Amino acid sequence: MAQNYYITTPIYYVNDRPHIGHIYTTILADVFARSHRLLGDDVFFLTGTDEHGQKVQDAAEARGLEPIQHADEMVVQFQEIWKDLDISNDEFIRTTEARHTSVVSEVLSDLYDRGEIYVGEYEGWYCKHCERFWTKKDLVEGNCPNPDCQRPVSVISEKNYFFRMGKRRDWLIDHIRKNENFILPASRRNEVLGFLDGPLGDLCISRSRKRLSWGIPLPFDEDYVTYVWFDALLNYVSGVGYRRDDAFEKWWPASLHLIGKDIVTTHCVYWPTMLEAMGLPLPKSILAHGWWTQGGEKVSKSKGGAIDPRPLIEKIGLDAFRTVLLREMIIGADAGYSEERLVARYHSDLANDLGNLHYRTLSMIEKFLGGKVPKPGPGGSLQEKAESLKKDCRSLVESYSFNDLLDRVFDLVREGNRVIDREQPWRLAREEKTEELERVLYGVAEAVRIAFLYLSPLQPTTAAKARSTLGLDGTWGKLDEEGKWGGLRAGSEVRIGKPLFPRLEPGD
Ligand code: ME8
Repeated sequence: MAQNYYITTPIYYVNDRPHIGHIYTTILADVFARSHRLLGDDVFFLTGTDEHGQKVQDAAEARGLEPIQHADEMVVQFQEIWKDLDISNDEFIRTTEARHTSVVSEVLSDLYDRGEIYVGEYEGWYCKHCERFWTKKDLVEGNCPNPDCQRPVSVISEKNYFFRMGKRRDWLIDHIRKNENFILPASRRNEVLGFLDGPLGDLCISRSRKRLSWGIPLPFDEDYVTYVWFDALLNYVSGVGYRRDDAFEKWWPASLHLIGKDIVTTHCVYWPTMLEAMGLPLPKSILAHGWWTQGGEKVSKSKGGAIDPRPLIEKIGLDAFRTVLLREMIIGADAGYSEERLVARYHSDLANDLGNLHYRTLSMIEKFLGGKVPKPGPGGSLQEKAESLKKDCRSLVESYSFNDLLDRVFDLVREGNRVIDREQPWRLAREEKTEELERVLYGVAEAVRIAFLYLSPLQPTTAAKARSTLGLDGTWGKLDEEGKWGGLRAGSEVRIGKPLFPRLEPGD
């Protein structure tokens, strides 16, 4: 049954350009959004940028710009790359926009008025040189952890504002235990439960303006700005019209917050307790994927500069890039980023298996059947695989078993190639066994159509093109109809065109 599906990505810091980690998360979210649209769901897909806080203030200062000038410049890089990567987000939220800052102020005032935020003493380790607080576990041998500083720090105690997070610990544990899909995968759920085994303190949500001015002012104390995470997490509600628009009732609670495993605590502990205090239901699922690594280390902003996927996209095409990137990371696990591996995957899955099946099938229809789709017949093993994919698609998508879904699609593709090798349509043509020839070629052509149907969320442009080569128009309908065996129309003309996934030659 069709449902509302609201999906978010993390909002990315504008202290630097987008890198392969941000690109992966956003493409994955896009593929989920497009898959739900294919299933017939009503989808809202939100992404955006996190523009306040120390990191952004520091990055702006380093460039001699005001933070907002810096953010205005950097945000364009995110907006442009999402366009270039064919990301189908419905909204883009910046945390410096009034529609967000006003919601943050209202939430703060409300929580303060209800005693959920209170004033207290904060004790932290302060580095005078870097002008910032560290926690005890940040320190390196008791000194400032900034590798360029490493100076001694001093314990400072000052007035700050706190959100009553700690008293919600038992309630949160209970919620996580009762809702198996709240934190995914299970390894992250266990990690959060382990974290909650210890005591849970209240959350310091203020930063003194003496040290950090780039933030949303606290509505009840002008000497402070809001802690960047308290501000940023609220994008998930401000971005769908919380306190402003009836649409909020339609979309909240979110179906999925997709995040990387680096930001599990903020999403699985801070955010649920904030929502509970605000009287809002919790998101249905928070799914944390693993890290792209290089040399065993997480690819990060400083190292990310080394990975620019654009040359690879030029070589193999955007849709192929989206596909191999998702094929090479099992959701939840880490994966080493290697262009060689992505290219090898391109050759095996796309050039050899799918591209080859598409090209040889259409060539044979041209050569042996005058370029016309034959009449439908029983599809044997191909039909069986296609029908079981249709039956399982929603549950695979909903359980985020996307890698399994793709395995099964490529299994269908390989089966198509096996059927051709086994049945040898060129022999059937020679022996004038027309009925059998038509049955075989209809079956493999239909398998091509169905493979591209399931790949259309990953390959929006190529799958549309593939559909039109099969004598249909270039627009996919919903899975319910399109997933049925027998969608190709007898008599329609195929248009073979160039191979969809040409092999790369040395030097390409
Ligand atoms: O944390 N591998 O923003 P951010 C995979 N503004 N994914 C990676 C990655 C890697 N090596 N590196 C980064 C923030 N990511 C906050 C979020 S949300 C209310 C605020 C991806 O710019 C991954 O999705 O540091 C990770 O969670 C996100 O980028 C962090 O982006």
